[in-house]
Amino acid sequence: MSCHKSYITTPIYYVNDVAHIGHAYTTIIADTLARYARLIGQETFFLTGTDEHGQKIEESAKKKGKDIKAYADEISASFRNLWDEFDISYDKFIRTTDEDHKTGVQKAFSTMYEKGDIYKDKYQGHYCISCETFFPELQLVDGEYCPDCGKSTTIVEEESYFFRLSAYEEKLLNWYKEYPECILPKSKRNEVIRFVEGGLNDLSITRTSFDWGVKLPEQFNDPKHVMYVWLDALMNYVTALGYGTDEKNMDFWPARVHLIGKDILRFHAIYWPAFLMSLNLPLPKHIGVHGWWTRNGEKMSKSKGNVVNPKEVADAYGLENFRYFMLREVPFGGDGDFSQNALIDRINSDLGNDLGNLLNRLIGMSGKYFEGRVECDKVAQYYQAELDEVNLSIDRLEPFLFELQIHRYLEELWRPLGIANKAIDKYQPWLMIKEGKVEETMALNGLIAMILAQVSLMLHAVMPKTTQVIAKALGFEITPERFEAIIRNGAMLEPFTTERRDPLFPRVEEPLLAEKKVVEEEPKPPKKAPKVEVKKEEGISLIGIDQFFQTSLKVGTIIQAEAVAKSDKLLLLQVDLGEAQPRQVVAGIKEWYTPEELVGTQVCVVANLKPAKLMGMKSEGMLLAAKDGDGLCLIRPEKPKAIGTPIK
Ligand code: ME8
Repeated sequence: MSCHKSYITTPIYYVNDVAHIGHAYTTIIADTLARYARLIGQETFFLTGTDEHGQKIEESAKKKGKDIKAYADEISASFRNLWDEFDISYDKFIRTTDEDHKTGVQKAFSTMYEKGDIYKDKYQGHYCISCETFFPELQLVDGEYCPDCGKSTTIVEEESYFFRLSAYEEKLLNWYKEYPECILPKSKRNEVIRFVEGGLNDLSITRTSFDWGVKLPEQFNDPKHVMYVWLDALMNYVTALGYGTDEKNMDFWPARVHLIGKDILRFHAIYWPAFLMSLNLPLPKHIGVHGWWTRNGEKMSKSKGNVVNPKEVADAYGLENFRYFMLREVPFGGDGDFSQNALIDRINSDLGNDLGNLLNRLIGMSGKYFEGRVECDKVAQYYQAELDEVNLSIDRLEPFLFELQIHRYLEELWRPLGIANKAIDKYQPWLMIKEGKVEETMALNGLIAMILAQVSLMLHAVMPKTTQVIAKALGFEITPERFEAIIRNGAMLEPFTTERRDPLFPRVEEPLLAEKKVVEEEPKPPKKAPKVEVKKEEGISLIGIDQFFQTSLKVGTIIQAEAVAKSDKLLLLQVDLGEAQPRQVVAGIKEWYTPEELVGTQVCVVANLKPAKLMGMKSEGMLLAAKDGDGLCLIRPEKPKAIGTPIK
């Protein structure tokens, strides 16, 4: 995707709680994309902000005995302060309590009404305040609880204005089909298509049961209604550019990418494009959907006391190391579990050993042989093959970033570092210099310097300050002009002199933060072990049919597969079992299958295993396989079967 203007957004965060690593994750991804877009010379607008209306906020403020606006001011400021401390390069911080935002939302409401997309009716339904969403009775868990967050719902009967969402079903399906990359990763798009194909009901877009929201435009003369918080919130993406007021920045629309977590996919991939179509505005180019961060496999929540505070982590381990870790550790779209050990491993190994040591080696060699002098003019003469290999690698990188395969981007970016280290081992500069090959040795140092320069330019968006330090050590400064010259036009570094310096990534020996005690949310009754009658017959334990049926086996289709880096055994799979979301399964089958041959094939999955963690990645199922002396094969249905078919 190449565009000249780049408009990049995060969700606007609710002001009922302070930021945790999930919020930081989305914001850091968006910041990285925005920084990269600026570095390659694109006109960029990066938006973040806070979502401040709705019943949830009203109730949170009341619980704390605070005035709602004062409460929203306080939490909104805490988000903004955190992003400022994190050096997040947003161009605008929007608040839905801003006057121009409210005017824009009212303008949108009138426009949709005039178009005939809004009508007034009565609504009765089960409402989840936490998710600010109505759910049909059929979807409730045990007839009462929200299928998304598990909290109790309340029955609400209200007069309401409705948006004719049902009228947009076909148009939405056409959009998903015509622009296969509109939702990334693509597996998430399939999920949305399935949902929309199941039929869309019109959407209630006003509320009368509370007050804390944007009022309807005056001409409606209907003061008891306020706007549905999701209509209000989604509109932020255009009101921030001046929609409905001063439209001077509207030429940034449509967004290049809306970054969101998977929890709010439906709102962004169904409601938002439908609203935009109704307003005759172009649709966003991409909706980038990332997975969920958990703590020891569990959802983070205040009551459990297991929330990871991003500021604490950044203070302890370094902000940019933390940024690198978050973007590298988890494949975009997959879930990840936060662990200090995994973070330490990334710092010591990727950053310390691979990157930091290479700079140290260059400083050491140039100091020892050339009083610190490094010259790059003869690199091509001696090391053209290595240069070509590096350039090929660098040229392939950019698409990974804008296709939101950020983990792949970083994985590939480490390849040139490997080439540099290999070149040192292969050419053995300590011998070359002894043999009097001065020019070759200088050119080898030049090659290392060039590789470090290219890597620091390509890593700049992820680690802005650290890469400037590396660049400074190499005698240059990272700017869009230098990026253009070195990365795009193959310019070499000017001669420079290195100086000894402290290591960039000091080794971390042990976790720096005390582990928090996890509190069980509600004491659960002790589980009774099921009575198992075990009969031994010819060495086999016999089980009853009931025990067998405790295992849920299902047919699934592998929709995505990739190798887990640094593992000889593991593949990371996304398996569609016909549920709301595909399952992430980490399977030890790399020795016998390639990712390519697996995609699109059917497998048998143990679907009710407790999630486990393998190399920091959540695994939500297990594939059936048979292994003997000749190797392993997967057990598959003999004929294709519908996704999710139970295996009996
Ligand atoms: O949903 N892992 O706001 P919100 C990964 N106001 N990301 C996480 C996360 C986790 N554990 N927890 C939160 C809202 N996030 C609405 C949005 S937009 C028009 C309105 C991130 O404060 C992730 O980006 O609940 C998720 O989508 C967002 O925070 C939800 O933030």
